[in-house]
Amino acid sequence: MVAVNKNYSEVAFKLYPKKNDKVIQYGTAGFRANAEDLDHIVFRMGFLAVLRSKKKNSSFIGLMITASHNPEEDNGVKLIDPYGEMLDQSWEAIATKLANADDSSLDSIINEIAVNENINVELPASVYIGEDTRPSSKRLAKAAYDGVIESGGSCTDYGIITTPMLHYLVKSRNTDEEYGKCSSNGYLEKLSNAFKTIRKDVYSHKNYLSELYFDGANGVGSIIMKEFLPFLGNTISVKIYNDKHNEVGQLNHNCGADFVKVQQKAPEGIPHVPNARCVSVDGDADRIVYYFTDENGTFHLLDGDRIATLIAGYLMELIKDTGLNFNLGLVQTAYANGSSTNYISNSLKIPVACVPTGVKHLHHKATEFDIGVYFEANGHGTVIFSDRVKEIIKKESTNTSLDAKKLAAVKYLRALIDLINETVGDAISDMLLVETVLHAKGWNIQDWKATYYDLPNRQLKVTVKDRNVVKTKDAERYCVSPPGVQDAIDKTVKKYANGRSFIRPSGTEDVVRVYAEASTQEDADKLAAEVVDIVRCLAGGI
Ligand code: G16
Repeated sequence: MVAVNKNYSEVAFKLYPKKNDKVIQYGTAGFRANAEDLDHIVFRMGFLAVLRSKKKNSSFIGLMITASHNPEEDNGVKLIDPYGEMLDQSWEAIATKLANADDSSLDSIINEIAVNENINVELPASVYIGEDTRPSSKRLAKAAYDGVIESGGSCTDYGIITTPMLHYLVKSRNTDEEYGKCSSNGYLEKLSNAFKTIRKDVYSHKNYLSELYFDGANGVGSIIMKEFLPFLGNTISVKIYNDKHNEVGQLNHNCGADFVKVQQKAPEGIPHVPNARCVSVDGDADRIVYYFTDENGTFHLLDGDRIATLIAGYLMELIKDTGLNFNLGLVQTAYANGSSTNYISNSLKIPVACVPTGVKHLHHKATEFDIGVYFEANGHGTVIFSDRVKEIIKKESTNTSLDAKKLAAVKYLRALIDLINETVGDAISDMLLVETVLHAKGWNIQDWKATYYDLPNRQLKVTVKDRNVVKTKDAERYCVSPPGVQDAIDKTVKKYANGRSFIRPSGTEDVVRVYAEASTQEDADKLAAEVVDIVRCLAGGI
């Protein structure tokens, strides 16, 4: 370890002085706040990314400017570790300390990080930056860039890309392109080549029609989807809507995955074609939900739980066809619909685990399986394969002594692995995966919907004085504080058939979230409203 020899305090004070004393926490997906409050924080994250790169022996680190599903006036920043994973949790507290420090303490804090983490500050450092389409993103990306350069790192700004693309770029760069070519085109080529290998020239199959309506949330998803179309050729027809990424006030506004999931209705800006298969992605295209509106005008949502069950069920069949012995598991959060959990356990007979909200928790748990499928109900998820699985699949795909059926299944599985962005939930990769499974099964969206029936549910949010007074345990299913809240929820839940409800502090917005499900929509709505009242009374609602 060599002592840090830079004047961080002076340069921060000069270029991006701390504007306010609002305390901010590295939460579910990094720092999120109103964009006006973020310049100095993003600049400091440039410092932190450089330290992280040095800590990881000069590996490339990602820094993404996005507030994803949040309203357009918000923004955020998160760091990506060398293999495309979220920043290691042990560094979240470090990030929080650095973000909240006074300018004058930055030198001593950075020195302390270097000493405590045993960082060789003489090593070179490299950072990749990406940003979403928010009006504030360019400015904040510049602040991050300045932070990297001022602390002696080298930096590449990839401009407007999806969050999963940045995860991909970081991983591919740090694996010497073994994971795929380290460029935006490399990403598109990798996914499209895998998709075309699987689909061949077959356009439609049984009930499956290769036509899709795409809601781009007026964000980067619509830009990348347009760039992606030529790579996909004739394999699939995607009609793109909500592509007004240049118009102020449009991002996530009455559209996008979060709107569709939470409001349980179709987005604006997309035609209502009865029974057409539609997808909505969020502001940085790391989440996806499917939906359709039937001939009676009834809206049907196929969210992350549905995607997870579809993929896990299909992978299970495929593994059986390969004759190989892999353990497959599925990871959910408390938001997973009770019916989906029953279906996974009782019909698919796949082990299922429940963890707290946040992709980092799901991803971590999924690594305990040979093949881990993880999805949040909001549409954020992916599949990860252990190194052992990948090695076996690679070896077996050239094993000419396998019978034709087994060999075909192994080769198919190998192409599927290439289609999946294992680093993080990726709306575009997930969409191609779902399309692959539906196509293979010859299903239309109604066939998919018919696999099980969701319990009606409702999600609400409550503004409180301090969301951190709400503490939970048991993967957020039990509220331990403030006192009395869980008892009150339990009593209320008992009044409703198949009732279930929980509350938790959001990690991305200044609110407490309320989830409720019950046998009927009316009951789910009533239960959610009663739990909102409990939060207001006992947890400092304003
Ligand atoms: C982020 C996280 C997700 C989380 C979501 C909502 O998603 O990556 O894991 O489910 O926030 O979190 P919360 O309920 O704590 O506000 P995104 O798509 O906004 O990056």
